[in-house]
Amino acid sequence: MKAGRKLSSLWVVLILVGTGGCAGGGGMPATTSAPASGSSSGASPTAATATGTITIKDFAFGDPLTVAPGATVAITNMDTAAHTVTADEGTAFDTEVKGGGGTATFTAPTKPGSYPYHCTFHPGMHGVLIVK
Ligand SMILES: [Cu+2]
Repeated sequence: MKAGRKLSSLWVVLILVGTGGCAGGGGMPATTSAPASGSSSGASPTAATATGTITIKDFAFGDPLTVAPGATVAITNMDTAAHTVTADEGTAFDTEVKGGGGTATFTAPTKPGSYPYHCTFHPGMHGVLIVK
């Protein structure tokens, strides 16, 4: 009898602890904030990435892309027409990418800076590649 009472009170404690733990940890959104294992050897504290993607859609390059010097930049062309990613000045890059989901890559300049570019087929298309 006495042992049974002790046991039941122990259960109460366990349940309280259990629910407390649930309340604290429950309702936790799936925030899988996996640490981006950016173990890039670059010592720069900026969040410039070693790779980047320019997605061309509706004859537009989208927002400026920031990458690390010498990064590999991928281009995906969602339009049916072919486009190019051509540096406005100099010969930093000039890459053609076929339409219909075509892809291409080029190497970003190693010199930090802002590199405006355009499409040689459609002079109205402009974008900016930022290297830092
Ligand atoms: Cu174009």
